[in-house]
Amino acid sequence: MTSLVKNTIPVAALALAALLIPAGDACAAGTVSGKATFDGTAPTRRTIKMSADPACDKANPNGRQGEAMVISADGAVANVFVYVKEGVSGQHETPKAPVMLDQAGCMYSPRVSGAQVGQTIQILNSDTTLHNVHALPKASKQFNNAMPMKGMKIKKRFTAPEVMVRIKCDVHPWMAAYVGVLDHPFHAVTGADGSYSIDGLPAGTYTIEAWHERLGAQTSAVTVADGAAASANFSFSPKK
Ligand SMILES: [Cu+2]
Repeated sequence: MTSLVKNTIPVAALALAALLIPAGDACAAGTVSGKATFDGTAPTRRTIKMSADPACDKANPNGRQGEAMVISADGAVANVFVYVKEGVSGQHETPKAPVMLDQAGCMYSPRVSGAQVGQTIQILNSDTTLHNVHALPKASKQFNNAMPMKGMKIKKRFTAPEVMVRIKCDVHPWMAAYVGVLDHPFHAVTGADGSYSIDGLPAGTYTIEAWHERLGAQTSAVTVADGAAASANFSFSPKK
């Protein structure tokens, strides 16, 4: 008896909601997802020796694997920036949450990220050594800040779209990060399994670009129906 009463209420609420929201009135958000793969033999990741800086060396006594080519044995490519290059219309509110960029173990984390124009980029130094964060955009103002203390934070913004903005450390030549700056929120970065998902897209036809720092960029045309899921996969070839 009790369970019957419990079950009745949500069903009634759903029925009421269905009456209040006529089907087809609202534009449901669509999704584009897929995978980035490599059609050659996965290269061995380079080991970065950090003995030039005792603090970095201590954090990575056996060196650290480089992140420029993170490709699994079965060909999944990580750190690919995937975004809508063409087809987005309208104004998109700048997210209030900052994009986080950490300097930890003398590496940037994450290596690849996306930000919206005007969105705060919060840069943190988690290391007990000096980092000098040097952003090299062409469309926005460059910045170049020494961050000598552990726990130090600075906030920056990019003022114009640009794929990609390179960030380097003037102290540690192996440190590199890339930020894709867009005037909309439709972007993602592939994970270790090569997959990505861009959510919240209105129905439409889009050009999706996948960018990798060594393997280049490629595009795919995708049509997303109202509230539907579409897919775009990208296959990268070894650079000749
Ligand atoms: Cu550094």
